[in-house]
Amino acid sequence: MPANVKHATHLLKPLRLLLLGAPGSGKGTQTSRLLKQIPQLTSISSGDILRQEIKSESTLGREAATYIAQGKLLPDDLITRLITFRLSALGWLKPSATWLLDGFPRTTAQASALDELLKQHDASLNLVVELDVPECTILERIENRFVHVSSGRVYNLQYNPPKIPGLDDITGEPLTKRLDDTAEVFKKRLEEYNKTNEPLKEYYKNSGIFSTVSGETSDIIFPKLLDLITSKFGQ
Ligand code: G5P
Ligand code: MG
Repeated sequence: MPANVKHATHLLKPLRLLLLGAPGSGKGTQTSRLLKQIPQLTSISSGDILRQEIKSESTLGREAATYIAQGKLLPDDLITRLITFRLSALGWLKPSATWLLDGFPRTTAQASALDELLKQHDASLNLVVELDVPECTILERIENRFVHVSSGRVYNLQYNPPKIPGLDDITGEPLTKRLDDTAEVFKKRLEEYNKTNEPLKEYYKNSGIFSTVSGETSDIIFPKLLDLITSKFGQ
């Protein structure tokens, strides 16, 4: 267990969690904290999977890059096929599975396709949490972001800098900038998010599993998020 995690949290019931939030709101940051805190948890991030495909220069990666570079969402059927294939390959389509999704679903079409599949396996989502962070704090965060594509680890030059500048803490490999982390593309990503987020929130509010956690920083949000999870699923 990492030194900064004092007591691991053990869940008593399977948790299938979706994190929603604007670009840069801290979905990846909260995911890695939850993974450290909750040993039973595993996760996938649609954005991380796409960036790995781009890095490996696959056909899908080349197609994804054209959307990502413009701050546009991939077509629903393409991303849904990709992620549901992963869920199945990982053996996550079963009632006992505990996992977290970061970045998928992002539209109501993706959400209802995922629901259909999960229902068939008695493994429906049982918690959706929106990270509510003031928009004005976000741009600076992503302009200072560096990533380690293979692992999905994220750094920020002020908030959580790598131990050695430019290198991943664990592997020592070089960090890179995301191709969509420019002020111009970020504006488009935020527009896309604001278009799709309200209907998606409504969709999950209607299913009774939706909560919001608000805060200006990830340090403020994390304990609230963990309390919410433990109050519903935990020790
Ligand atoms: P992604 O990869 O899903 P976004 O845009 O949803 O991308 P992003 O940018 O990855 O979300 P995040 O994960 O919410 O943001 O945020 P993060 O990485 O944890 O934190 C951002 C930065 O802030 C980091 O540098 C972190 O260290 C720092 N930070 C965190 N907390 C704090 C804090 O409290 N203070 C400070 N100062 N810094 C902090 O999707 C990318 C693209 O892939 C496609 C789309 O094209 C999308 O645009 N895509 C999909 N398309 C269709 N459907 C889907 N389902 C898709 N999924 C991905
Ligand atoms: Mg992310």
